[in-house]
Amino acid sequence: MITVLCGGVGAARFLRALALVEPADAAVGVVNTGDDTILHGLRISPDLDTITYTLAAAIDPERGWGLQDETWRAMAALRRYAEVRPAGSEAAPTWFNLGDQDLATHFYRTARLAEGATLTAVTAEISAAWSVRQRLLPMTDERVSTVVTLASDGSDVSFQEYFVKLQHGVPVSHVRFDGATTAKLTPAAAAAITLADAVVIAPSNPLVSIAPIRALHGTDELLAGRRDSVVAISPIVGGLALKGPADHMLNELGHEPTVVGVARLYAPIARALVIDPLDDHLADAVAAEGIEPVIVASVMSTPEISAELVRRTLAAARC
Ligand code: FO1
Repeated sequence: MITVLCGGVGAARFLRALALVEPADAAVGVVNTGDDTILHGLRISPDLDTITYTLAAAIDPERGWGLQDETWRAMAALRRYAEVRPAGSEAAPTWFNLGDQDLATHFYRTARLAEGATLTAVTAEISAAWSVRQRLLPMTDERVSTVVTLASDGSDVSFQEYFVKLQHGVPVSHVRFDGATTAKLTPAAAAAITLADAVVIAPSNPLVSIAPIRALHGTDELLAGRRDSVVAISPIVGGLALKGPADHMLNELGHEPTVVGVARLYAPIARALVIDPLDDHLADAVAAEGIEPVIVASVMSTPEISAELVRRTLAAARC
C-alpha cells in the first residue's frame, strides 16, 4: 500500500502517475478538506473532487478542476437572482463556478451528509460512482476550515474566497485551520499512514494543502515515527509553484520560497525531498536541512516523465 498526502491538482496528477507504475488499488490518498466550503447550502470538497475527477479521466484539463464538457446554465440562471439579492445576503453567489454536472456531486454529498453519513463513507460512494479504484480518504470527518488573514487589512477570508474570489493575488499574513485542534485524523487515514509500505507527500501547497493534514492531532507523530519511508515532492520548481500560490505564500508567511524552504518544513517528517534538476544547485542547502535531496524531473508533462518521477520517489521511500 502506498499512501499519498494530497491537496488538489498536483496530488491528483501524482496519483494518476502512480497508477502507471503500481496497481491503482494499492494507492490510498489522504486528502485535505480545509478547502471545503458551503455555498448554496451545498457541501463542496474541491480537493476530493479534483482528485476523483482526475482519476476518473473526467477532469477538465485546462482548468484542472471541475468536469470536462461542462455547461454552466445553473450558474447563468443564478445571475438573475444575484441582481435582486438584498445587501448582506449570501444567496446566489456567482464568484465560485459550479458546473451543471458538478452540481450533481454536491447534491449527492450534501444529501448523504444530512442523512448522517460520514464524509469518508460518502467519498467512497462517489469514488465507486466514478469507478475510481484508488482509495480516497478525507483527512477527517469533522469540519476543518482554512482561514486566510489578508496582509492589507488583517481581515479573514475563507480559503475559497482567497483562492477564487481574490484570485490568490493579495498578500497574506497568516493562515489558520479552524477546527483542527479538536478534529481527528480518521482511523482509516491514520491506518493508511501507519500501515503503508511508503508514504509520499504529494507536490501540493505545503502551507494550505499539506499543513491542514499535519495540523490534526497525531499526524506529524505518525509520520515522524516512520520518517525513513516518507518522501516529499517539492511543489516549487525553479523558485515557482507549478500551479497556485505556494511560492508567494511561502514568502509572505516568512519561509524561503525555494526548495530549501520546503525542505525546512518537511525535514521533521520526511527522509527525502524530490527536487527538479532546475533546483540542483540548491541540493546541498536542502541536505543541510537534514532531508536528503533526490533530483528527478518533477514537471509531470509526459507519462514517461511522470512514471520516472513515481519510480524514483518510491525507490527513495523504500531504501
Ligand atoms: N477554482 C477557480 O479558480 N475558480 C472557480 O470558479 C473554481 C470553482 C470550483 C468548483 C468546484 C471545485 O471542486 C473546485 C473549484 N475551483 C475553482 C478550484 C478550487 O478553488 C480548489 O480549491 C483549488 O483548486 C485549490 O485546491
